[in-house]
Amino acid sequence: MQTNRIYMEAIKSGKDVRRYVRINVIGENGAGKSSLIRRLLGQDIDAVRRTDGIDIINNIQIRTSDGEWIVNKDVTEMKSADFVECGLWNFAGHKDYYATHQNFLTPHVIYLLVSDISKDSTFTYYDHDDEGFDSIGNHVDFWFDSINSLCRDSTGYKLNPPIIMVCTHSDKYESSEKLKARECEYKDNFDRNIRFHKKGGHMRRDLHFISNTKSDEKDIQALKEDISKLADSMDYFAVALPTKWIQLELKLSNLKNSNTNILPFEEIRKRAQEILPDEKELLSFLNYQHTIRNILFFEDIRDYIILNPNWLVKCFGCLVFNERYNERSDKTSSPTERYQMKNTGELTDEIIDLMFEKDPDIASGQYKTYILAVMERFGMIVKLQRKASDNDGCQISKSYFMPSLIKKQLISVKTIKKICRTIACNASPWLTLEFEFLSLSYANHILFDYLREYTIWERDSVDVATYHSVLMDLCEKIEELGGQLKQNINYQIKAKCSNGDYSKMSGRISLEELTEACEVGQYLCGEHSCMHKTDEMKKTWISLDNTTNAISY
Ligand SMILES: Nc1nc2c(ncn2[C@@H]2O[C@H](COP(=O)(O)OP(=O)(O)OP(=O)(O)O)[C@@H](O)[C@H]2O)c(=O)[nH]1
Ligand SMILES: [Mg+2]
Ligand SMILES: [Zn+2]
Repeated sequence: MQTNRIYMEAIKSGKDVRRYVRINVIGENGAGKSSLIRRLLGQDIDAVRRTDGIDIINNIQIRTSDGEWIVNKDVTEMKSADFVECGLWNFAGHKDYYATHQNFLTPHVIYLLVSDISKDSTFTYYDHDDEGFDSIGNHVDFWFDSINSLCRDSTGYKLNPPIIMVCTHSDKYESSEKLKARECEYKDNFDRNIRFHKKGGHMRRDLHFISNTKSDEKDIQALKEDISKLADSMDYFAVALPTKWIQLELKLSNLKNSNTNILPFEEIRKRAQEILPDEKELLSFLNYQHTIRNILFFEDIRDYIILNPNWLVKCFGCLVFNERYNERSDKTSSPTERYQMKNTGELTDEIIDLMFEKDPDIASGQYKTYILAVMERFGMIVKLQRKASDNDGCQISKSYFMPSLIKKQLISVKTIKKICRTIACNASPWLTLEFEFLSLSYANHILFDYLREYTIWERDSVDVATYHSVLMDLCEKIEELGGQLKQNINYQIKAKCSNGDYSKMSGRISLEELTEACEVGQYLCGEHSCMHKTDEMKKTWISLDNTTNAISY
């Protein structure tokens, strides 16, 4: 815990153990996450609708004596050591939310990864963009990578956070033989591509194969038992906290239950007066609550406190271009603005107002500036300071951009060369960073930081020091982001000859590989299958010996 000193002081005046099990349900859209949750809670699945954002369901308890799930009982009645509170976070599977979800994936959680067994499950190389997400195998792989980036200790073969895999839609197979055959094929695929790899260490228990529409209660019960056993083996995520903090957390959760989504900081301070009168301690408490995403609170933009994280995701949902909001914005905005938003992810101030206005739950007028500041902090939207037109030097655009809406555009090497020829410049070798796994939110942050900070430079020549400083800036940025997002990152710095195609893997080379491959001042280029001068490569990006970078949190 970062607030160590204050926490240690606070704990002296009394501590308690808080046990709480959070289950994050993740997976592709339409996989059956919401249906599965309803089955787990004993509800029918007729009324299931596509999830927007994150649905948070509390009011579930696990009885420690036998692992039984108790749903919808009066919480106050059952406050005893025999029951552990449990929260189910249902993450929308729609791709537009992926970069946002990353902000809400925390390490002390059980992950329930749901996939539709009837869909293609081949695992192929993917690069986390649209084209790569065709098969369910890639989705599963993506989620394993995302969760693996939260892993705090990767020694040993059992890794945390734990994942339970649930395959739905087993009713799609006409006979039990066909289903068995499919289950074997799926398992085999899964074992080869995930389970027997390092990230497979997150997987617990066996794969569950169920049908949300046809399975009997036995299958659902078996899944509940598995979750309870896993929670028990994790000691129900017990954590020792100052008693006062637990009391205040309860007070906040009562407020949440009465549908209070956001409150001014001053209001919280007043309400906390009796329990935590010291402001520093209150801030430590709020920061801790933010770390576990019980609430959202930024000390430097502390006008408000968001008690229900889903409320922010809902605000974000208003801006996401999905069918519901598409229809809404079509009615309310001008064709130019719509075109701009659809094609560039640009959100003008007017569009933001119009979209927020339409959702009565948000009452955005009052909170608009704050909501935008928080969204910016989470990388959901970004502000690009840029000139409105070439002739108007001082006017800065007020627009925001939504990284999740920006269409990926691979500029071909041919186009770049054409531009280079027009302005008659020399091209350096390409710099490439190869990430073991690069989450979307990360990529967006890096991209926008670059767009914000760099303009096109004109230089007669570029010295090694300049290459270093650009590269070091980038590495520092990555490190800073890792700290903010609490994700582990592994990447390799490589370069590629200036005539190569940066998007192709072949021909990318690290300093170590270059040194090994060098023969009388030349090396064999993997893309062009011919020799290039080693120095041309060495005197640029990869002259520093810092090829492999691993940052762990
Ligand atoms: N046949 C069959 N249909 C299912 C099963 N599970 C879910 N469905 C149907 O699939 C559709 C999508 O189910 P949801 O539970 O909403 O899926 P989801 O994963 O929550 O989807 P998002 O909220 O968009 O991420 C619904 O029409 C369900 O009735 C299943 O096991 N078998
Ligand atoms: Mg859903
Ligand atoms: Zn080459």
